[in-house]
Amino acid sequence: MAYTRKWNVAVVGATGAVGQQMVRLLQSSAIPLANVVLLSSQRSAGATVAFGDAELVVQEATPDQFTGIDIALFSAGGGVSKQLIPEAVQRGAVCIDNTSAYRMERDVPLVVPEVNAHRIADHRGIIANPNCSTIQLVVALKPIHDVLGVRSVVVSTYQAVSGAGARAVAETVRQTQAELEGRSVTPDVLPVASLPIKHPIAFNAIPQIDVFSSNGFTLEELKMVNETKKIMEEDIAVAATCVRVPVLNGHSESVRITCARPIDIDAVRTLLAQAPGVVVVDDVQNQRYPLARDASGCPDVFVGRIRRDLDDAHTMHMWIVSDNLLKGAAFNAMQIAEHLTKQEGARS
Ligand code: NAP
Ligand code: 3JM
Repeated sequence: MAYTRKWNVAVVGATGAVGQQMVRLLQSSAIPLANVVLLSSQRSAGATVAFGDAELVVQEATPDQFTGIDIALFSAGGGVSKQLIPEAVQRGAVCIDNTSAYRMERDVPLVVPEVNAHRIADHRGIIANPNCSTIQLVVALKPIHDVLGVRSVVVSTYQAVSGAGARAVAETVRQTQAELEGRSVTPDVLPVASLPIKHPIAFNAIPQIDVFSSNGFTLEELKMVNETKKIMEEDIAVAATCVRVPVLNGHSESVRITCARPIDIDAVRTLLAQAPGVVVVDDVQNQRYPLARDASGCPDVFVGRIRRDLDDAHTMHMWIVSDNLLKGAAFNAMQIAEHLTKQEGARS
């Protein structure tokens, strides 16, 4: 499909961990760009960011910045999305939101292009990007579901600190260094920046990401449950335990999958190897399996340790790894933007 026009694009939260990846990907994207506007809070306004041969000045995000914008990519937290997305939509922008603010709203498509790209066309101004841990899970589940009928999923995550933002990465490095030098540390970002109780992340594993709900699950865990159902099928049973580990970048997941039909593991391996966005790394004889450090910097979802359950012929286990800032956030959003511009370009 030939592009027929150029696009004005805004990145909200452009100075953040996700936003910086968005800006980098936008520079090499297939979308023909007219103007790019980088927005942040007042704190970073005035900073300059290299964009191709140009230097762009970061500006404070205000409603008027969206006048003339065609596509706005949001990753500045749920509060900012709630406040500014209605303003941007009113001014004619299509918003691709990386936060949880609108994901579960009925008229907002929740999109992972390998799974449900067809939903992009249903948007009414907002398209939501799922949570990072959901995205890598559904990319691997979809080809299995199409053939074997996934009935239930139990997932435990090993999530990198980059998922909690630039401050969490800095805290992890600082704490690790201090511990190694025998200095005491006072944690101040994790597990949840806005809560008063903190735990050290260096040499630790914290079974809390986001705040707790009254049912004993954290909101991160409930995002995985509800988003997987919305993207795939409501009656798939999902249970999640989300854990923050001192990995700088790249989320890993241990996943138990039960299917309606009995499982042939070699057929599953072939199915996954042929699936869009999936790379199978599964050669245990040679100790080859997906690793967060290898996945970091790559756009794909890596799957390995694929094995049948010892007791149940309908159940299997696998290890799923992806770069949480790329496929888990910025790359998925950019794929949505590319689909959108092709669709809209075809219409004009
Ligand atoms: P981060 O590194 O802390 O960056 C936050 C960004 O938001 C910065 O650019 C910051 O600008 C900007 N910002 C903060 N308050 C603002 C305001 N009032 N108005 C405009 N901009 C504001 O965080 P991050 O890791 O990039 O994550 C950002 C958000 O993306 C998260 O809160 C989350 O909702 C979403 N996210 C989604 C996924 C996913 O799974 N899809 C993964 C990670 C994050 P300053 O430089 O001025 O502070
Ligand atoms: C990932 O400040 C906030 O509201 C952001 C919290 C957050 C989210 C979220 O709920 O939007 C931090 C990191 C996410 C996410 O992707 O769900």
